[in-house]
Amino acid sequence: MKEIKHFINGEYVGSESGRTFDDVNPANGEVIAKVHEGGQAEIDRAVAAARAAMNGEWGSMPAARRSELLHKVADGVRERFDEFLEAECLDTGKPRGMACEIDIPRGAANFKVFADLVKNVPTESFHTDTGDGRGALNYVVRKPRGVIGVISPWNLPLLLMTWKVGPALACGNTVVVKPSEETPHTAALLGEVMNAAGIPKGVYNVVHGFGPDSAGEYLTRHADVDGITFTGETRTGTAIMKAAAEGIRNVSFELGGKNAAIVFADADLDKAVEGTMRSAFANCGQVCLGTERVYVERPVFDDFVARLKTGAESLTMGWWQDPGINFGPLVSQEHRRKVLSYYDKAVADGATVVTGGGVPQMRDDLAAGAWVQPTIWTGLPEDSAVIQEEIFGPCCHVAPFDSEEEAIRLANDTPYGLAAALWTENLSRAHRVAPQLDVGLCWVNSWFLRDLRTPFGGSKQSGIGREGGVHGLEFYTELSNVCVKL
Ligand code: NAD
Ligand code: 6OD
Repeated sequence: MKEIKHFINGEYVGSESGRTFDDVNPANGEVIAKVHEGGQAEIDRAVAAARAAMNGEWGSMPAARRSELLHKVADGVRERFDEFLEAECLDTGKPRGMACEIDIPRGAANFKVFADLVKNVPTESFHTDTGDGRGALNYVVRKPRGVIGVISPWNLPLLLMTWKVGPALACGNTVVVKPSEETPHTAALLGEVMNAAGIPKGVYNVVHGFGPDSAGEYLTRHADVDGITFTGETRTGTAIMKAAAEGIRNVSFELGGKNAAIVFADADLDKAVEGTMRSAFANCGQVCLGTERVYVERPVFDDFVARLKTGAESLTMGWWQDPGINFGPLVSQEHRRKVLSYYDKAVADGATVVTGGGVPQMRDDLAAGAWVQPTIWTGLPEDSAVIQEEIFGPCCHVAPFDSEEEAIRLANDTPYGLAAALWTENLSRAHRVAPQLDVGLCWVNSWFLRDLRTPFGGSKQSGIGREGGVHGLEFYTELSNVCVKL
């Protein structure tokens, strides 16, 4: 049986307690590894290693040299592409096509983009009139924030973890990562890549474990952690924010969503259906940016629903390496119970089940997996839990609307504010509607497309702060003003 250990100060180490937990492949329920469960002792060691690295070679390394090393990390991920691919697919069950196109390339790109970016950050300066004819020069020094706690989720494990580790290290910080207990593999493998790239010991540390009363909570409570960046559920964000309040530590949060798509009657319906298919069902619906509410202008409502149904029914489920599959399982049986409880609630609230709504019949070797059917509903009242709460499964509700104002009101009627997608061929309408949606990211005639130099994050209960491009500098660095009397 494979064993996954913590990565602390450049070495793989087991837990002092000797405790382990199972890493399960959700496609067939098999235990694929024993994972060491970190406690206070491992968090203390990892934070101490990160602090020592911060005070040592890494803390004083010029940005250009850091950038060179991070390029080597990106190269290392690419060179070991197949190992990362297998690790990610076994942990999550996701189809290899998706991991090949998105997860692993972005795992590498997240280092490259920020390595390039930090070499070109300008310094702000002002000349101040001092009234005596001599003046003063003010200039701003950007410093790393320090030791960063990174807490990441299971849906896009390598992508979302490196999305934080890349900029953190590029800005000169050191990190302690607590990956999701469901998906420990790729964070562990990245330790080997860090060593091979020559990243100094203690810069990148990983402690495995759970959230409350475990490694996650101990990391967020640790007094020597200077900032916490977290991606996950809004409820968890609340708990982490309380922990971070002790010691007044900064947080950066990417949280849940209940994203809407708006399909106007003037949309290219083929594109709108294809895009909505991806946004509702990609990664088995486990994408924070995914669409769970679709509002369609009444004249094209029936046609849209019929075409979306055909699309959902054409998805092919199977083992990650099977040719032609594009739909995997949910991440765990626990998550399946949650998703199926919403499938039941939808029916109880009077939904019409257009397709799906249950558990598919899988072949024998996959029968113990966390499979659910892609599901489409219509006919629910807007106050149904299925429309108000994030499900994080392969499902969406489709409702008709009669005016632009109504569509905007419906899309904004949620405590979340992460993303939205507009489908229209009317450019003026697109520019008019997009800024009226209370979201951090609004697509027009696309979904998931993104330039990594742009700000990423959510409004309302979908997050705090923006990461991406220079916007991440706000969290990953501290500014000091130097004022020199001339
Ligand atoms: P989660 O909040 O359950 O767990 C995320 C991480 O937090 C895990 O590593 C977990 O162990 C840890 N954790 C849990 N409780 C903790 C605590 N009290 N203290 C410290 N750490 C704790 O989320 P998940 O189920 O892994 O991921 C799915 C959720 O993540 C969905 O809500 C989804 O919308 C959200 N998400 C958001 C984004 C975004 O960019 N906005 C991206 C991906 C996922
Ligand atoms: O593309 C990204 O950088 C990003 N953070 C995507 C988030 C997807 C959520 O599941």
